[in-house]
Order: sequence, then C-alpha cells, then structure tokens
Amino acid sequence: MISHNQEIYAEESFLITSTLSEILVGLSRPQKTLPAKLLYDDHGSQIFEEICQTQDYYITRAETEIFREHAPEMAKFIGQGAIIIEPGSGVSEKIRYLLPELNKIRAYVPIEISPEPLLKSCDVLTRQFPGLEIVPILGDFEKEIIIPGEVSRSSSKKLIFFPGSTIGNFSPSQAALLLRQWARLAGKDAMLLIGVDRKKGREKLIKAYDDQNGITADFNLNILRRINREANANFDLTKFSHQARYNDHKGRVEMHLVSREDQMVKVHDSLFRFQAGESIHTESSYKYTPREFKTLAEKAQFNYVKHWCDREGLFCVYFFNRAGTHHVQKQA
Ligand code: AVI
Repeated sequence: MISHNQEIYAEESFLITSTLSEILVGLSRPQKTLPAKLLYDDHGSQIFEEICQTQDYYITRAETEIFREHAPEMAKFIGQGAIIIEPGSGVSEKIRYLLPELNKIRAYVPIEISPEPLLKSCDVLTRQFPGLEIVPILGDFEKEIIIPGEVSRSSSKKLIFFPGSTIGNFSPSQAALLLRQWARLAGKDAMLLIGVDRKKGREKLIKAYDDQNGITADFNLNILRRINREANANFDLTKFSHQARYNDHKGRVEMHLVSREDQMVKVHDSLFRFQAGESIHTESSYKYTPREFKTLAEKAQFNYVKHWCDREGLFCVYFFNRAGTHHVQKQA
C-alpha cells in the first residue's frame, strides 16, 4: 500500500543547472574533481547494479550474506512497530531480507533521487508485502529530508537503514554530519542499521573498483557522457581512462578519469586544459575498521550495540541506537 493516493513526495527538481557551478569549480581546482552524485543518472544507476553482480565487487555479496544469516537477530534489536527510513533506497533490495523478519512495521519510507527505481521498488514491495505502508520520497537524501507529517509526528521508533557502504562515499566529517542529521530526524529512540566496508589489502580493493570486465570503467566514464549531454560539454570519452587508486593516508579508494593526452575540453561556456596523465577525481569510497566506524557514529550520538561480519571478514553491518541504556548486552 502506497500512502497518499500513490503520490510521491517531490522535494525539488534535479536539473543539472543546480550543480553546474559545482562542476565548473571542481574542474578549476589543481586536482580536478567532479561531484560523485553525477555518476548516478538512470544509465549510471543501471551500470552500478551490474557492478554489484561482478565477482570483483565483493561488497554486495558480503553484505547480502550478512543479511541472509543475521536478519532474524537484527529484527529482534529493531523490535515491533518501527518506521524504517532508507536514504538512497535504490530498488530497495536489502530491506527485503529484513521485512519478513520484522513484526508489524509502522511504515517503510524509501528516499531516492531517481524516480524509476523508486517506483519499481514501491511496485515490487507492494506486491511482496501487501499491507505494508510505503511512504516514498523522491529527493536527495544529502539535503534536509522532509518526512510527511503523520509519519514524522508518529511516536513509533524510527530506524535509519543505510546499507551498501554508501556512507563510505562521504568523507568522515561529512559522514558524521549526515548521521547527526539523521539522529535528529529519527528522534530520541533513533536506531541505525548501516553497512560499512572494512579496511583490507590494497589489491582486493583495487580489483573491486576496477573489475576485469570494465564495468566500473564504463560507470566512471558515464559521468562525462552525462556532462556532455546535460552541461553542453565536449568530453571525448576515448581520450580518458578509468583508474582506481587506494589512498592509504586517507583510507579510501579513489576513482579517477585520467587524460590520455594533452587536450582542451569545453564545459558550458568555459574551457579546461588537461595535460596527458592529469586526472579528474570522481568518487571516494572510505573504508573503516570497526573501531574507526564506532568512533565516527558515536560522534553523532549513536551508541554502538552490535555488528555482524561476513565469513571472510570483508564487510560489516552495524546496529546503533540512541537509547540511554542498552536493552541488549554490548559486544566487545
Ligand atoms: C554506491 N557506493 C557504495 C559504491 C562504492 O563502493 O563506493 C559506488 C561504486 N563506485 C565504484 N564502484 C562502486
């Protein structure tokens, strides 16, 4: 059941014009950058789904294993009658492991910037879980999230569900800010169930972000395709190559697009010079040890309760709450 006569709450429009200045400023920096959110147009989101199926990108597999094995225990921590808010819900795949285990959910609130996956997920969930109240929000979860009145005023406990290691696409200080914002949104009984990729050897990380079938390369190059289309630019995609780098100092994998030759590129009404070998940094994926991530979440006033890892120890899902006292014993 979708609330409010199938209406989707639109927070704002998503014209590239709103980010044009971010593009121009980013390309003017000594280390050229592009906003990572531009990777996720409809085509980019489709390619990302393909990345998730690859052998090299272990993240989806490891996290799915964790949900398959531990969803019943997670559900016990969440309890009955909660409102589940999922920022950046995509096609709402991971929540489907949890929903059958949860008793009497008050509502599920997916927040997604692209209409297509949001509609698809509402459709699939309505069929799979008839009676589940779905309150879809079409919007950018990085901006302030506005939840419709009766859900936000509800006294039900609210769970922020943020799987997929998307938190890793924010710097640690941005991530802490985001979690603090969500802690406020979800109120005094806020709970957080979040998937976070672990620090590990460089080789495994680089392979995950530069898969052997070139799918991640296509995903990264698609940002230029999008900018050509939406910001009147003339990037020649054959003159850039994808590169994944591990920045040890910052604890993050970086995706870059490296210029294959000296060239000039027009974007909107500006010209940018690229030297051969010069790169555009398009996305960062921060990796955390459990200790580092607990410290980060605690900065946002979330109390650590428990975490679960896959059998290879590649990935973790953490449960935090804001209750003064934990009803479940803490894990060391
Ligand atoms: C969406 N996000 C968690 C992915 C990641 O692992 O940082 C995006 C991605 N970029 C390249 N591969 C996957």
